[in-house]
Order: sequence, then structure tokens, then C-alpha cells
Amino acid sequence: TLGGVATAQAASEMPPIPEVDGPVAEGDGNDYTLKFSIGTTQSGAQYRGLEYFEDIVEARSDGHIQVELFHSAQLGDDLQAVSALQSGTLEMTSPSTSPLVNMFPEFAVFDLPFLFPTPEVADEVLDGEIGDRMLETASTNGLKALGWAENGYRQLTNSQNAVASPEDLDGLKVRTMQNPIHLDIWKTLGANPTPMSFAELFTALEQGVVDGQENPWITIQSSKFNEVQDYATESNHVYTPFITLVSERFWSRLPEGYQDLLSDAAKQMGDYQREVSRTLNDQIKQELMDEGMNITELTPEQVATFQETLSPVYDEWREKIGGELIDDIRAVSQ
Ligand code: TF8
Repeated sequence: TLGGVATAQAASEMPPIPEVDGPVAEGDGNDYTLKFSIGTTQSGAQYRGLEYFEDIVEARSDGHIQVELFHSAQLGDDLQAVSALQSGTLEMTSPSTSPLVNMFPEFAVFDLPFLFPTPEVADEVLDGEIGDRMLETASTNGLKALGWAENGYRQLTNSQNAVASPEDLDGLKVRTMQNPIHLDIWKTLGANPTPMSFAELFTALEQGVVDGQENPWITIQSSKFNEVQDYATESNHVYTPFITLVSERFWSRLPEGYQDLLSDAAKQMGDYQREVSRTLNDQIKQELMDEGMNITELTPEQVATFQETLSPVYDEWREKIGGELIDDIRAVSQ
């Protein structure tokens, strides 16, 4: 069928899953089951990364670690999955950093608008000293942080009208992540924000409880938001990482050889997943346009208007997040 061909073409443009390399890790003769749950769907880049992670871990543990994948928040949304790790009923998850700011306040730096001008700057921060330090910070309270992947640059969608300036947002009901900076961003822009779990979002959009939301193109398409949202704006207003977490209870039971294996696999997954995400980003924007979504691309002047309007958000949050951290990230992009 035509649908089948279209799917096959889209899939063939995903970078292939790499061959697993590396030696078989030294175990302790025991078998382990590792459940890995995420909030996005099976057709997104995140799940594709998980499939690579599964290949690596099963091959390099010689089958002694069995990986079971769960998508679409089947085992809970971002926050629920993190608490399941803490109580030891789930082994791994990879949430957006944004819902975790109550636990790790410095993660709020990833919620500041327009702080990461390019994916390369994001990589330098995540894979460098700052990212390493944050993985250590997050390795507490029953969690061990292993690496970074990406949700990506966020774009606004809505059911009401094209948005090219803050005025176009007047009174628009926008769902935000459960995060105080995001709430502040949309208030400052003149919208009417409502924090809500991602797992409830499709229904809220469909029933008109909210008019709009913001997420990367790949998440918009894989969650079918375009079926209930006619308008989109390529705003790129925030870059959201995914942080790969493992339950400390599970981690501490593993022999060192398997701990090293999981760390390596998380890093390899993160590199590959970001490649997939970036390859698909423009492709999916085009697909959404072809399917009839009205996508507004902002001129540099229009972007500047959003940036100026949002400058009070920096005044409000700079001291709370740590001015030095913000300056360090700015220094990377210089
Ligand atoms: C959000 C996030 C989500 C992800 C994923 C579902 O809008 O961007 O896309 O965290 O777990 O809540």
C-alpha cells in the first residue's frame, strides 16, 4: 500500500542501528532483567536509541542481562518513572530534565530560552565538564545518572491561529511541562499556561482543554499532535536534553563489569540517538508541512522580538539557577 511505502521510505532515512562492538563483559554468573521505560512513542528517535542500547547490553553480557523496552509512558510518565527507579520497581528511564528541577535545581538551566544556539553547543555542554558534573549531581536519592540523549529543540503548536509574535499568543491556553521556568516563559509571552503531564496531553489538546503545546518536531509527529493542531511555529525556544537514569538499587547489585557495560551502552546510545534525532528533525518538519500543517518560520527579527520579550525570565532566574553556570554555557557558544 501507499502507506506502507511511505513508512518504509521514512524508516530508511533513519541512520541504521550500528553494529555492536566491544568485548563480552565480565559478569558474576547471575542473570538480570532490566526494564527500560520512556514517555515517547515507539516511532520516535528515543525508542530507536533504546533498541541500540538493548542490542549492546544483551550482546556484551552474553545474554545475562535481558533488556525489556516500554514506550508511551506505559510504566508511568517522566516523574512516575523516576520514582519507580527510586523505589526499585523499574530499572531504567530517560526523562526530560525539566520535570526534575525540583530535585536538581541546576537542571533549570536547560529551561532558559534561547541559551543553546546550536546542537553542537548542546553537545559540548552535555559531553564536557558541565554535563559530567550534572550526572554526578543527579547520582543521588536512589538514582545513578549514566548519560545524555536529546528531546531537542522545542516548537510551538496550537489549534487557533498562526503565531509569529508574542501578540499572537494573547490568552492562548498553552500546556507546559511541570516546571516553573516554562510557566514563567509562557506567562511572560502573554499566553495562559497550564502545567500538565505529557501523558495527558493528547486528550487535553483533542478536547480543547488547552489550545497548544510545545515539543520537538519528532515528538509532535510521533505523538500525532498534528492531528489536533493545525498551526505550528518553528520557535526553537528551548533545547531539552534527556538524561539516562538507572535505579541505584539495581545498579548496586551489579558486578563492576556490568556497571561499566551499562555506562558504555548509555554513552553509545546517547551519541547515536542524538544523530537520529537531528537527521529526522528537518525531515519531519517537512513531512508535517506536506501533511497540511501550517508552519510559521520566524525571521531573525521575529526571533529577536521573542528573545527581548523573554529577557525578564533571565532576570528572575539567574541568581536562583547560578549565574556562573549560565555564563559557563554562554562561554561555550562564544
Ligand atoms: C514534555 C516532554 C516529553 C518527554 C517524554 C514524553 O513535553 O518534552 O516529550 O519528556 O518523556 O513533557
